[in-house]
Amino acid sequence: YDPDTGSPVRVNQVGYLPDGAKKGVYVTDSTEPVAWSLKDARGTQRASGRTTPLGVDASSGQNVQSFDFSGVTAPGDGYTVTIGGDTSEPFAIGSDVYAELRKDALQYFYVERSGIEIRGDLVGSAWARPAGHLNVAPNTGDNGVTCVAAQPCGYTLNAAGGWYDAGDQGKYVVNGGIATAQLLSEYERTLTAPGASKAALGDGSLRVPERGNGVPDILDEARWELRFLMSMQVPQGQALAGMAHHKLHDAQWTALPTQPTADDQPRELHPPSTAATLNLAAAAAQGARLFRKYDPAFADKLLASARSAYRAAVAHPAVYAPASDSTGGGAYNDNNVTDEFYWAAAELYLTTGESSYRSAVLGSPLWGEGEDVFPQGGFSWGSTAALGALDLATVRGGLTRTQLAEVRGEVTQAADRYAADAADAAYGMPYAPEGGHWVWGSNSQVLNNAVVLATAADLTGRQKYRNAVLGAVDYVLGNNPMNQSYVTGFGERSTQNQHNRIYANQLDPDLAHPIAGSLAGGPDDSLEDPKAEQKLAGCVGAMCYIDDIESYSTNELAINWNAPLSWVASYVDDLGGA
Ligand code: 9MR
Repeated sequence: YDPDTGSPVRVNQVGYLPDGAKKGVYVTDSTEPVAWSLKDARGTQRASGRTTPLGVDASSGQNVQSFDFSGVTAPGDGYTVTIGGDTSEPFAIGSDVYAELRKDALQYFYVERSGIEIRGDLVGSAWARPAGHLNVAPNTGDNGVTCVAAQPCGYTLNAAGGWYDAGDQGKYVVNGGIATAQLLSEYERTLTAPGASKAALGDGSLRVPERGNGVPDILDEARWELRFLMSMQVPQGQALAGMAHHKLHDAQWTALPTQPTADDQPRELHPPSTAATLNLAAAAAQGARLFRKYDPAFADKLLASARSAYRAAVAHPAVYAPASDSTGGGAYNDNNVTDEFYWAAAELYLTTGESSYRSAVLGSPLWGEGEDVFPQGGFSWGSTAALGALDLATVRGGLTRTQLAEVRGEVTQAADRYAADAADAAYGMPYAPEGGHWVWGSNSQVLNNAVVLATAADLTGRQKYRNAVLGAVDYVLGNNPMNQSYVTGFGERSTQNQHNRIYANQLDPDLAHPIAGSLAGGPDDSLEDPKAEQKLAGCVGAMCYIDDIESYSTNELAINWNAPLSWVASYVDDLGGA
Protein backbone atom coordinates (compact mmCIF):
# COMPACT_ATOMS: atom_id res chain seq x y z
CA TYR A 1 0.00 0.00 0.00
CA ASP A 2 1.78 3.08 -1.25
CA PRO A 3 -0.66 5.84 -2.22
CA ASP A 4 0.49 8.97 -4.03
CA THR A 5 0.08 11.60 -1.35
CA GLY A 6 1.87 14.40 -3.18
CA SER A 7 3.92 16.94 -1.28
CA PRO A 8 5.02 15.99 2.25
CA VAL A 9 4.14 19.55 3.32
CA ARG A 10 0.49 19.48 4.42
CA VAL A 11 -1.84 22.43 4.85
CA ASN A 12 -5.51 23.34 4.70
CA GLN A 13 -5.71 23.65 0.90
CA VAL A 14 -8.53 26.20 1.03
CA GLY A 15 -7.27 28.62 3.60
CA TYR A 16 -7.05 30.06 7.07
CA LEU A 17 -8.82 32.87 8.91
CA PRO A 18 -6.58 35.90 9.62
CA ASP A 19 -7.00 35.64 13.38
CA GLY A 20 -7.26 31.85 13.57
CA ALA A 21 -4.60 29.28 14.40
CA LYS A 22 -2.58 28.26 11.31
CA LYS A 23 -0.81 24.95 11.40
CA GLY A 24 0.52 22.37 9.01
CA VAL A 25 2.38 19.07 9.02
CA TYR A 26 5.61 17.93 7.36
CA VAL A 27 6.09 14.22 6.70
CA THR A 28 9.78 13.26 6.86
CA ASP A 29 12.14 10.59 8.12
CA SER A 30 14.10 13.24 9.97
CA THR A 31 13.69 13.81 13.68
CA GLU A 32 15.61 17.12 13.67
CA PRO A 33 13.86 20.51 13.33
CA VAL A 34 14.14 22.01 9.86
CA ALA A 35 13.47 25.45 8.37
CA TRP A 36 10.12 26.34 6.85
CA SER A 37 9.37 29.35 4.70
CA LEU A 38 5.98 30.89 3.94
CA LYS A 39 5.79 32.63 0.57
CA ASP A 40 3.07 34.76 -0.98
CA ALA A 41 1.75 34.31 -4.50
CA ARG A 42 4.71 36.25 -5.94
CA GLY A 43 7.17 33.98 -4.21
CA THR A 44 8.23 36.59 -1.66
CA GLN A 45 8.99 35.14 1.73
CA ARG A 46 6.55 36.50 4.31
CA ALA A 47 7.43 34.37 7.33
CA SER A 48 9.79 31.61 8.34
CA GLY A 49 10.59 29.40 11.28
CA ARG A 50 11.62 25.93 12.35
CA THR A 51 9.50 22.83 12.57
CA THR A 52 8.70 20.92 15.75
CA PRO A 53 9.45 17.17 15.46
CA LEU A 54 6.52 15.14 16.79
CA GLY A 55 7.63 11.56 16.15
CA VAL A 56 5.30 8.93 14.80
CA ASP A 57 1.72 10.02 14.23
CA ALA A 58 -0.70 7.45 15.63
CA SER A 59 -3.38 8.16 13.01
CA SER A 60 -1.13 7.29 10.07
CA GLY A 61 2.16 5.73 11.15
CA GLN A 62 3.96 8.62 9.46
CA ASN A 63 6.94 10.30 11.13
CA VAL A 64 5.90 13.93 11.27
CA GLN A 65 6.86 17.44 12.28
CA SER A 66 4.58 20.45 12.67
CA PHE A 67 4.88 24.09 11.73
CA ASP A 68 2.85 27.02 12.99
CA PHE A 69 2.37 30.27 11.11
CA SER A 70 -0.50 31.66 13.18
CA GLY A 71 1.33 35.00 13.31
CA VAL A 72 0.73 35.62 9.61
CA THR A 73 -2.50 37.58 9.24
CA ALA A 74 -2.18 39.44 5.93
CA PRO A 75 -4.99 38.45 3.57
CA GLY A 76 -3.99 36.94 0.25
CA ASP A 77 -4.31 34.04 -2.16
CA GLY A 78 -1.65 31.66 -3.34
CA TYR A 79 0.39 31.34 -0.19
CA THR A 80 2.61 28.26 0.04
CA VAL A 81 4.91 26.73 2.65
CA THR A 82 8.25 25.35 1.48
CA ILE A 83 10.46 22.96 3.43
CA GLY A 84 13.72 21.87 1.80
CA GLY A 85 12.77 21.12 -1.81
CA ASP A 86 9.09 20.50 -1.05
CA THR A 87 6.22 22.97 -1.35
CA SER A 88 2.69 22.68 -0.05
CA GLU A 89 -0.48 23.09 -2.08
CA PRO A 90 -1.47 26.78 -2.25
CA PHE A 91 -3.90 28.32 0.19
CA ALA A 92 -5.47 31.65 1.08
CA ILE A 93 -5.61 33.74 4.22
CA GLY A 94 -8.73 35.84 4.58
CA SER A 95 -11.89 36.48 6.53
CA ASP A 96 -14.01 35.09 3.69
CA VAL A 97 -12.09 31.87 2.97
CA TYR A 98 -15.09 29.75 4.03
CA ALA A 99 -17.88 31.72 2.33
CA GLU A 100 -18.00 29.44 -0.70
CA LEU A 101 -17.79 26.32 1.43
CA ARG A 102 -20.76 27.50 3.46
CA LYS A 103 -22.82 27.96 0.31
CA ASP A 104 -21.80 24.81 -1.50
CA ALA A 105 -21.96 22.40 1.44
CA LEU A 106 -25.62 23.37 1.85
CA GLN A 107 -26.39 23.57 -1.86
CA TYR A 108 -25.51 19.86 -1.99
CA PHE A 109 -28.93 18.97 -0.56
CA TYR A 110 -30.87 20.42 -3.48
CA VAL A 111 -28.93 18.26 -5.90
CA GLU A 112 -29.81 15.20 -3.79
CA ARG A 113 -33.55 15.87 -3.95
CA SER A 114 -35.84 13.09 -5.12
CA GLY A 115 -39.17 13.58 -6.88
CA ILE A 116 -38.37 16.97 -8.38
CA GLU A 117 -36.49 18.18 -11.43
CA ILE A 118 -33.00 19.46 -10.64
CA ARG A 119 -32.74 22.66 -12.61
CA GLY A 120 -29.67 23.49 -14.63
CA ASP A 121 -30.37 27.21 -14.38
CA LEU A 122 -29.91 26.86 -10.63
CA VAL A 123 -26.94 24.52 -10.35
CA GLY A 124 -25.43 24.22 -13.83
CA SER A 125 -26.48 21.96 -16.68
CA ALA A 126 -23.98 19.25 -15.72
CA TRP A 127 -25.99 18.49 -12.58
CA ALA A 128 -29.47 19.00 -14.06
CA ARG A 129 -31.73 15.97 -14.25
CA PRO A 130 -35.42 15.10 -14.46
CA ALA A 131 -37.45 14.23 -11.38
CA GLY A 132 -36.82 10.69 -10.15
CA HIS A 133 -38.98 7.96 -8.60
CA LEU A 134 -42.40 9.28 -9.54
CA ASN A 135 -44.14 6.21 -11.03
CA VAL A 136 -42.88 7.01 -14.51
CA ALA A 137 -41.72 3.82 -16.24
CA PRO A 138 -39.50 2.01 -15.51
CA ASN A 139 -39.93 3.28 -11.91
CA THR A 140 -42.55 1.87 -9.61
CA GLY A 141 -42.06 5.22 -7.87
CA ASP A 142 -42.34 6.57 -4.36
CA ASN A 143 -45.70 8.29 -4.73
CA GLY A 144 -47.68 5.12 -4.30
CA VAL A 145 -45.39 2.79 -2.49
CA THR A 146 -46.38 -0.24 -0.46
CA CYS A 147 -44.71 -2.61 1.94
CA VAL A 148 -42.22 -5.36 1.19
CA ALA A 149 -43.98 -8.55 0.14
CA ALA A 150 -42.71 -10.42 3.19
CA GLN A 151 -44.45 -7.93 5.51
CA PRO A 152 -47.53 -6.66 3.65
CA CYS A 153 -49.35 -3.70 5.20
CA GLY A 154 -52.41 -3.29 2.99
CA TYR A 155 -51.94 0.41 2.25
CA THR A 156 -49.82 2.62 0.08
CA LEU A 157 -48.10 5.86 1.04
CA ASN A 158 -47.23 8.86 -1.05
CA ALA A 159 -43.63 9.12 0.04
CA ALA A 160 -42.27 10.97 -2.97
CA GLY A 161 -39.74 13.71 -2.36
CA GLY A 162 -37.06 13.92 0.29
CA TRP A 163 -33.37 13.51 -0.38
CA TYR A 164 -31.55 10.46 -1.65
CA ASP A 165 -29.53 9.15 1.25
CA ALA A 166 -26.15 8.78 -0.34
CA GLY A 167 -24.63 6.93 -3.27
CA ASP A 168 -27.73 4.77 -3.32
CA GLN A 169 -31.22 6.13 -3.93
CA GLY A 170 -32.78 4.81 -0.76
CA LYS A 171 -34.52 7.10 1.73
CA TYR A 172 -34.05 6.27 5.39
CA VAL A 173 -35.93 8.02 8.17
CA VAL A 174 -33.20 7.74 10.82
CA ASN A 175 -30.60 9.29 8.58
CA GLY A 176 -32.95 11.81 7.04
CA GLY A 177 -34.00 12.85 10.52
CA ILE A 178 -30.53 13.63 11.81
CA ALA A 179 -29.46 15.38 8.60
CA THR A 180 -32.57 17.56 8.71
CA ALA A 181 -32.05 18.28 12.40
CA GLN A 182 -28.50 19.42 11.73
CA LEU A 183 -29.66 21.84 9.04
CA LEU A 184 -32.35 23.11 11.39
CA SER A 185 -29.73 23.55 14.12
CA GLU A 186 -27.40 25.32 11.73
CA TYR A 187 -30.22 27.81 11.19
CA GLU A 188 -31.33 27.91 14.84
CA ARG A 189 -27.79 28.73 15.93
CA THR A 190 -27.94 31.96 13.94
CA LEU A 191 -30.89 33.16 16.04
CA THR A 192 -28.81 33.41 19.21
CA ALA A 193 -25.09 32.77 18.71
CA PRO A 194 -22.76 35.77 18.97
CA GLY A 195 -21.53 36.90 15.55
CA ALA A 196 -23.74 34.52 13.58
CA SER A 197 -25.10 35.77 10.26
CA LYS A 198 -28.80 35.16 9.57
CA ALA A 199 -28.50 36.60 6.08
CA ALA A 200 -25.98 33.98 5.01
CA LEU A 201 -28.70 31.33 5.34
CA GLY A 202 -31.60 33.61 4.48
CA ASP A 203 -33.98 33.88 1.58
CA GLY A 204 -31.97 34.11 -1.64
CA SER A 205 -28.83 32.57 -0.12
CA LEU A 206 -29.20 29.27 -2.00
CA ARG A 207 -29.94 28.30 -5.57
CA VAL A 208 -33.23 26.51 -4.84
CA PRO A 209 -36.61 26.84 -6.58
CA GLU A 210 -38.15 28.33 -3.41
CA ARG A 211 -35.78 31.30 -3.29
CA GLY A 212 -37.68 34.55 -3.03
CA ASN A 213 -40.60 33.06 -1.05
CA GLY A 214 -39.77 35.02 2.10
CA VAL A 215 -38.55 31.92 3.97
CA PRO A 216 -34.85 31.37 4.75
CA ASP A 217 -33.57 29.01 2.06
CA ILE A 218 -32.06 26.61 4.56
CA LEU A 219 -35.56 26.12 5.98
CA ASP A 220 -36.93 25.56 2.47
CA GLU A 221 -34.34 22.84 2.00
CA ALA A 222 -35.16 21.26 5.37
CA ARG A 223 -38.86 21.39 4.54
CA TRP A 224 -38.25 19.20 1.48
CA GLU A 225 -37.12 16.40 3.78
CA LEU A 226 -39.53 17.12 6.64
CA ARG A 227 -42.47 16.54 4.31
CA PHE A 228 -40.99 13.23 3.25
CA LEU A 229 -40.31 12.19 6.86
CA MET A 230 -43.93 12.90 7.82
CA SER A 231 -45.16 10.95 4.81
CA MET A 232 -43.48 7.83 6.18
CA GLN A 233 -45.88 7.62 9.15
CA VAL A 234 -48.28 4.70 9.40
CA PRO A 235 -51.80 6.06 8.78
CA GLN A 236 -54.38 6.35 11.56
CA GLY A 237 -56.57 3.29 11.86
CA GLN A 238 -53.75 0.92 10.95
CA ALA A 239 -51.78 -1.28 13.31
CA LEU A 240 -48.79 0.74 14.62
CA ALA A 241 -50.47 4.02 13.57
CA GLY A 242 -48.14 6.97 14.12
CA MET A 243 -44.96 4.90 13.85
CA ALA A 244 -42.62 5.78 10.99
CA HIS A 245 -41.57 3.22 8.43
CA HIS A 246 -37.85 2.72 8.83
CA LYS A 247 -36.99 3.16 5.16
CA LEU A 248 -37.97 3.01 1.52
CA HIS A 249 -35.64 1.67 -1.16
CA ASP A 250 -35.06 -0.59 -4.13
CA ALA A 251 -35.76 -4.31 -3.90
CA GLN A 252 -32.24 -5.07 -5.16
CA TRP A 253 -29.09 -2.95 -5.28
CA THR A 254 -28.86 -1.16 -8.61
CA ALA A 255 -25.72 -0.88 -10.72
CA LEU A 256 -23.30 2.05 -10.92
CA PRO A 257 -24.29 4.33 -12.58
CA THR A 258 -28.11 4.38 -12.45
CA GLN A 259 -30.06 7.59 -13.00
CA PRO A 260 -33.14 7.94 -10.77
CA THR A 261 -35.40 7.98 -13.83
CA ALA A 262 -33.86 4.73 -15.08
CA ASP A 263 -34.24 2.75 -11.85
CA ASP A 264 -36.31 -0.31 -12.75
CA GLN A 265 -36.26 -1.93 -9.34
CA PRO A 266 -39.49 -2.04 -7.33
CA ARG A 267 -39.49 0.53 -4.52
CA GLU A 268 -40.57 -0.90 -1.16
CA LEU A 269 -41.51 0.33 2.29
CA HIS A 270 -39.80 -1.53 5.09
CA PRO A 271 -41.50 -2.05 8.46
CA PRO A 272 -41.73 0.72 11.05
CA SER A 273 -39.14 1.06 13.79
CA THR A 274 -39.03 2.88 17.10
CA ALA A 275 -35.76 4.59 16.10
CA ALA A 276 -37.24 6.02 12.89
CA THR A 277 -40.37 7.11 14.73
CA LEU A 278 -38.37 9.04 17.32
CA ASN A 279 -36.10 10.61 14.69
CA LEU A 280 -39.21 11.89 12.95
CA ALA A 281 -40.60 13.13 16.28
CA ALA A 282 -37.38 15.01 17.08
CA ALA A 283 -36.83 16.60 13.67
CA ALA A 284 -40.51 17.51 13.23
CA ALA A 285 -40.70 19.03 16.71
CA GLN A 286 -37.64 21.16 16.02
CA GLY A 287 -39.06 22.13 12.63
CA ALA A 288 -42.34 23.15 14.28
CA ARG A 289 -40.71 25.83 16.42
CA LEU A 290 -38.63 27.19 13.54
CA PHE A 291 -41.45 27.27 10.96
CA ARG A 292 -43.90 28.88 13.43
CA LYS A 293 -42.93 32.37 12.26
CA TYR A 294 -42.97 31.61 8.53
CA ASP A 295 -45.73 29.07 8.00
CA PRO A 296 -47.94 28.40 11.04
CA ALA A 297 -50.04 25.79 9.24
CA PHE A 298 -46.92 23.78 8.38
CA ALA A 299 -45.66 24.23 11.94
CA ASP A 300 -48.95 22.84 13.27
CA LYS A 301 -48.68 19.87 10.96
CA LEU A 302 -45.12 19.20 12.08
CA LEU A 303 -46.02 19.40 15.73
CA ALA A 304 -49.03 17.11 15.34
CA SER A 305 -46.84 14.63 13.53
CA ALA A 306 -44.12 14.85 16.18
CA ARG A 307 -46.61 14.33 18.99
CA SER A 308 -48.28 11.35 17.36
CA ALA A 309 -44.90 9.81 16.55
CA TYR A 310 -43.70 10.23 20.12
CA ARG A 311 -46.92 8.66 21.48
CA ALA A 312 -46.53 5.74 19.08
CA ALA A 313 -42.91 5.22 20.16
CA VAL A 314 -43.91 5.18 23.82
CA ALA A 315 -46.56 2.59 22.98
CA HIS A 316 -44.07 0.52 20.93
CA PRO A 317 -40.71 1.25 22.52
CA ALA A 318 -38.71 -1.70 21.22
CA VAL A 319 -39.45 -2.25 17.55
CA TYR A 320 -36.01 -2.60 16.02
CA ALA A 321 -34.96 -2.64 12.36
CA PRO A 322 -33.01 -5.86 11.76
CA ALA A 323 -29.34 -5.81 10.78
CA SER A 324 -30.12 -8.45 8.18
CA ASP A 325 -32.38 -6.13 6.17
CA SER A 326 -29.66 -4.84 3.86
CA THR A 327 -30.60 -6.02 0.39
CA GLY A 328 -31.17 -3.12 -1.98
CA GLY A 329 -30.52 -0.59 0.77
CA GLY A 330 -28.66 -0.13 4.03
CA ALA A 331 -29.93 -1.59 7.32
CA TYR A 332 -29.44 1.40 9.67
CA ASN A 333 -30.14 -1.05 12.46
CA ASP A 334 -30.01 0.24 16.02
CA ASN A 335 -31.11 -1.74 19.07
CA ASN A 336 -30.62 1.04 21.59
CA VAL A 337 -33.19 3.81 21.35
CA THR A 338 -32.61 5.40 24.76
CA ASP A 339 -30.79 8.19 22.95
CA GLU A 340 -33.60 8.69 20.41
CA PHE A 341 -36.13 8.90 23.25
CA TYR A 342 -34.00 11.53 24.99
CA TRP A 343 -33.53 13.55 21.80
CA ALA A 344 -37.22 13.47 20.82
CA ALA A 345 -38.36 14.39 24.33
CA ALA A 346 -35.85 17.27 24.39
CA GLU A 347 -37.09 18.71 21.10
CA LEU A 348 -40.75 18.32 22.04
CA TYR A 349 -40.04 19.98 25.37
CA LEU A 350 -38.16 22.90 23.81
CA THR A 351 -40.99 23.42 21.33
CA THR A 352 -44.00 23.00 23.65
CA GLY A 353 -42.69 23.63 27.17
CA GLU A 354 -44.95 20.83 28.36
CA SER A 355 -44.12 19.14 31.62
CA SER A 356 -44.67 15.59 30.34
CA TYR A 357 -41.82 16.05 27.87
CA ARG A 358 -39.66 17.75 30.52
CA SER A 359 -40.21 14.74 32.79
CA ALA A 360 -39.20 12.46 29.95
CA VAL A 361 -35.94 14.39 29.50
CA LEU A 362 -35.11 14.58 33.21
CA GLY A 363 -36.15 10.96 33.74
CA SER A 364 -34.05 9.64 30.86
CA PRO A 365 -31.16 7.37 31.82
CA LEU A 366 -29.03 9.73 29.72
CA TRP A 367 -29.84 12.87 31.70
CA GLY A 368 -26.63 13.80 33.51
CA GLU A 369 -24.57 11.20 31.63
CA GLY A 370 -22.46 13.45 29.44
CA GLU A 371 -19.97 10.78 28.43
CA ASP A 372 -22.76 8.66 26.97
CA VAL A 373 -24.51 11.61 25.39
CA PHE A 374 -21.24 12.68 23.76
CA PRO A 375 -19.41 9.45 22.97
CA GLN A 376 -15.67 9.33 22.41
CA GLY A 377 -15.92 8.71 18.67
CA GLY A 378 -18.62 11.34 18.15
CA PHE A 379 -22.39 11.25 17.81
CA SER A 380 -23.96 9.71 14.71
CA TRP A 381 -27.19 8.33 13.23
CA GLY A 382 -27.11 5.55 15.83
CA SER A 383 -26.19 7.85 18.74
CA THR A 384 -28.41 10.90 18.66
CA ALA A 385 -28.65 12.11 22.25
CA ALA A 386 -26.07 14.83 21.57
CA LEU A 387 -28.51 16.56 19.22
CA GLY A 388 -30.94 16.87 22.12
CA ALA A 389 -28.33 17.98 24.62
CA LEU A 390 -26.87 20.62 22.28
CA ASP A 391 -30.33 22.11 21.83
CA LEU A 392 -31.18 21.94 25.54
CA ALA A 393 -27.94 23.84 26.15
CA THR A 394 -28.56 26.57 23.58
CA VAL A 395 -32.28 26.97 22.83
CA ARG A 396 -34.34 29.00 25.28
CA GLY A 397 -36.58 26.70 27.28
CA GLY A 398 -37.90 26.17 30.75
CA LEU A 399 -35.03 24.30 32.39
CA THR A 400 -34.04 25.60 35.82
CA ARG A 401 -30.68 27.34 36.19
CA THR A 402 -29.23 24.21 37.74
CA GLN A 403 -30.54 21.97 34.98
CA LEU A 404 -29.25 24.34 32.31
CA ALA A 405 -25.85 24.45 34.00
CA GLU A 406 -25.82 20.64 34.08
CA VAL A 407 -26.43 20.20 30.36
CA ARG A 408 -24.12 23.07 29.41
CA GLY A 409 -21.47 21.46 31.57
CA GLU A 410 -21.89 18.24 29.61
CA VAL A 411 -21.30 20.15 26.37
CA THR A 412 -18.16 21.89 27.63
CA GLN A 413 -16.78 18.73 29.23
CA ALA A 414 -17.25 16.87 25.96
CA ALA A 415 -15.61 19.79 24.16
CA ASP A 416 -12.70 19.60 26.63
CA ARG A 417 -12.19 15.96 25.68
CA TYR A 418 -12.38 16.64 21.94
CA ALA A 419 -10.10 19.69 22.25
CA ALA A 420 -7.56 17.55 24.11
CA ASP A 421 -7.74 14.98 21.31
CA ALA A 422 -7.12 17.75 18.77
CA ALA A 423 -4.16 19.05 20.76
CA ASP A 424 -2.67 15.55 20.90
CA ALA A 425 -3.14 14.84 17.21
CA ALA A 426 -0.26 15.73 14.89
CA TYR A 427 -2.83 16.68 12.24
CA GLY A 428 -4.88 18.64 14.77
CA MET A 429 -8.27 16.97 14.28
CA PRO A 430 -10.63 16.52 17.23
CA TYR A 431 -11.07 12.80 16.71
CA ALA A 432 -9.48 10.01 18.70
CA PRO A 433 -11.72 7.07 17.88
CA GLU A 434 -12.02 4.20 20.30
CA GLY A 435 -9.18 1.75 19.85
CA GLY A 436 -7.69 4.05 17.21
CA HIS A 437 -10.27 2.60 14.84
CA TRP A 438 -11.30 4.87 11.94
CA VAL A 439 -14.94 4.16 11.15
CA TRP A 440 -17.13 4.29 8.06
CA GLY A 441 -17.93 7.99 7.59
CA SER A 442 -15.04 9.11 9.82
CA ASN A 443 -15.07 12.60 8.31
CA SER A 444 -18.57 13.10 9.68
CA GLN A 445 -17.37 12.01 13.12
CA VAL A 446 -14.59 14.61 13.00
CA LEU A 447 -17.16 17.22 11.98
CA ASN A 448 -19.77 16.18 14.55
CA ASN A 449 -17.12 16.63 17.23
CA ALA A 450 -16.46 20.05 15.72
CA VAL A 451 -20.16 20.87 16.12
CA VAL A 452 -19.87 20.13 19.85
CA LEU A 453 -16.72 22.23 20.07
CA ALA A 454 -18.30 25.12 18.20
CA THR A 455 -21.32 25.03 20.49
CA ALA A 456 -19.00 25.11 23.49
CA ALA A 457 -17.21 28.08 21.90
CA ASP A 458 -20.53 29.86 21.41
CA LEU A 459 -21.43 29.21 25.06
CA THR A 460 -18.10 30.22 26.59
CA GLY A 461 -16.16 32.27 24.05
CA ARG A 462 -13.10 30.12 24.75
CA GLN A 463 -10.42 30.14 22.05
CA LYS A 464 -9.32 26.57 22.61
CA TYR A 465 -12.70 25.28 21.43
CA ARG A 466 -12.68 27.54 18.40
CA ASN A 467 -9.17 26.47 17.45
CA ALA A 468 -10.09 22.79 17.71
CA VAL A 469 -12.95 23.44 15.26
CA LEU A 470 -10.44 25.04 12.91
CA GLY A 471 -8.26 21.94 13.35
CA ALA A 472 -11.17 19.81 12.14
CA VAL A 473 -11.67 22.06 9.12
CA ASP A 474 -7.95 22.03 8.32
CA TYR A 475 -8.00 18.24 8.51
CA VAL A 476 -11.00 17.84 6.20
CA LEU A 477 -9.55 20.33 3.71
CA GLY A 478 -6.11 18.78 3.31
CA ASN A 479 -4.05 18.86 6.47
CA ASN A 480 -4.19 15.09 6.81
CA PRO A 481 -2.11 11.98 6.16
CA MET A 482 -3.50 11.63 2.62
CA ASN A 483 -2.91 15.28 1.67
CA GLN A 484 -6.50 15.09 0.51
CA SER A 485 -9.24 17.67 0.56
CA TYR A 486 -12.31 15.54 1.16
CA VAL A 487 -14.65 18.20 -0.24
CA THR A 488 -15.12 18.25 -4.02
CA GLY A 489 -13.96 21.47 -5.63
CA PHE A 490 -12.18 22.82 -2.55
CA GLY A 491 -8.40 22.62 -2.68
CA GLU A 492 -5.96 21.39 -5.31
CA ARG A 493 -6.23 17.74 -4.29
CA SER A 494 -9.96 17.41 -3.75
CA THR A 495 -12.03 14.24 -3.94
CA GLN A 496 -13.83 13.88 -7.26
CA ASN A 497 -15.18 10.36 -7.44
CA GLN A 498 -17.42 9.71 -4.48
CA HIS A 499 -19.47 6.53 -4.66
CA ASN A 500 -22.82 7.53 -6.16
CA ARG A 501 -25.07 6.44 -9.01
CA ILE A 502 -25.94 9.81 -10.51
CA TYR A 503 -22.80 11.90 -10.95
CA ALA A 504 -20.56 9.00 -11.91
CA ASN A 505 -18.01 10.67 -14.17
CA GLN A 506 -15.37 8.08 -13.29
CA LEU A 507 -17.45 5.45 -15.09
CA ASP A 508 -19.03 7.56 -17.81
CA PRO A 509 -17.32 10.76 -18.98
CA ASP A 510 -20.68 12.12 -20.14
CA LEU A 511 -21.72 12.37 -16.51
CA ALA A 512 -20.54 15.08 -14.11
CA HIS A 513 -18.46 14.57 -11.00
CA PRO A 514 -20.30 15.18 -7.72
CA ILE A 515 -21.07 18.86 -7.34
CA ALA A 516 -18.67 21.17 -5.49
CA GLY A 517 -19.23 20.94 -1.76
CA SER A 518 -19.77 17.16 -1.65
CA LEU A 519 -17.98 15.51 1.29
CA ALA A 520 -16.44 12.02 1.07
CA GLY A 521 -17.04 9.64 3.97
CA GLY A 522 -13.30 9.39 4.55
CA PRO A 523 -10.87 6.84 5.96
CA ASP A 524 -12.34 3.58 7.25
CA ASP A 525 -9.72 1.09 8.41
CA SER A 526 -12.07 -1.91 8.40
CA LEU A 527 -11.87 -2.15 4.57
CA GLU A 528 -15.59 -2.79 4.13
CA ASP A 529 -15.85 -2.97 0.35
CA PRO A 530 -14.03 -5.05 -2.29
CA LYS A 531 -12.15 -2.07 -3.74
CA ALA A 532 -10.84 -1.08 -0.33
CA GLU A 533 -9.88 -4.68 0.43
CA GLN A 534 -7.98 -4.85 -2.83
CA LYS A 535 -6.31 -1.42 -2.80
CA LEU A 536 -5.89 -0.53 0.86
CA ALA A 537 -4.59 -3.74 2.42
CA GLY A 538 -2.08 -2.84 5.12
CA CYS A 539 -3.22 0.77 5.51
CA VAL A 540 -3.17 2.51 8.89
CA GLY A 541 -6.14 4.51 10.27
CA ALA A 542 -6.45 7.83 8.52
CA MET A 543 -4.60 6.48 5.46
CA CYS A 544 -7.39 3.99 4.66
CA TYR A 545 -9.00 6.01 1.91
CA ILE A 546 -9.22 5.91 -1.86
CA ASP A 547 -10.92 8.37 -4.23
CA ASP A 548 -12.57 5.64 -6.25
CA ILE A 549 -16.28 5.44 -7.03
CA GLU A 550 -16.39 1.78 -6.08
CA SER A 551 -15.12 2.29 -2.55
CA TYR A 552 -18.41 2.90 -0.77
CA SER A 553 -16.92 2.35 2.67
CA THR A 554 -14.31 5.11 2.31
CA ASN A 555 -15.60 7.33 -0.47
CA GLU A 556 -19.36 7.62 -0.48
CA LEU A 557 -21.28 10.86 -0.18
CA ALA A 558 -24.24 11.08 2.21
CA ILE A 559 -26.73 13.59 3.60
CA ASN A 560 -25.75 12.90 7.22
CA TRP A 561 -22.13 13.68 6.35
CA ASN A 562 -22.74 16.87 4.39
CA ALA A 563 -25.04 18.14 7.14
CA PRO A 564 -22.28 18.58 9.75
CA LEU A 565 -19.98 19.91 7.03
CA SER A 566 -22.60 22.52 6.30
CA TRP A 567 -23.10 23.31 10.01
CA VAL A 568 -19.37 23.70 10.63
CA ALA A 569 -18.79 25.68 7.42
CA SER A 570 -21.47 28.08 8.56
CA TYR A 571 -19.80 28.43 11.96
CA VAL A 572 -16.30 29.08 10.59
CA ASP A 573 -17.61 31.48 7.95
CA ASP A 574 -19.30 33.38 10.78
CA LEU A 575 -15.94 33.52 12.59
CA GLY A 576 -14.60 35.47 9.64
CA GLY A 577 -17.26 38.13 10.20
CA ALA A 578 -19.95 39.56 7.95
O1 9MR B 1 -23.25 5.52 7.53
C1 9MR B 1 -23.50 4.13 7.67
C2 9MR B 1 -22.37 3.52 8.47
O2 9MR B 1 -22.37 4.03 9.77
C3 9MR B 1 -22.52 2.00 8.47
O3 9MR B 1 -21.38 1.43 9.09
C4 9MR B 1 -22.68 1.47 7.05
C5 9MR B 1 -22.86 -0.04 6.98
O4 9MR B 1 -24.04 -0.43 7.57
O5 9MR B 1 -23.79 2.09 6.44
C6 9MR B 1 -23.65 3.49 6.31
O6 9MR B 1 -24.79 4.00 5.73
C7 9MR B 1 -25.03 3.71 4.37
C8 9MR B 1 -26.44 3.17 4.28
O7 9MR B 1 -26.52 1.93 4.93
C9 9MR B 1 -26.96 3.07 2.86
N1 9MR B 1 -26.79 4.32 2.16
C10 9MR B 1 -25.41 4.77 2.17
C11 9MR B 1 -24.92 4.99 3.56
C12 9MR B 1 -23.52 5.60 3.59
O8 9MR B 1 -22.54 4.69 3.21
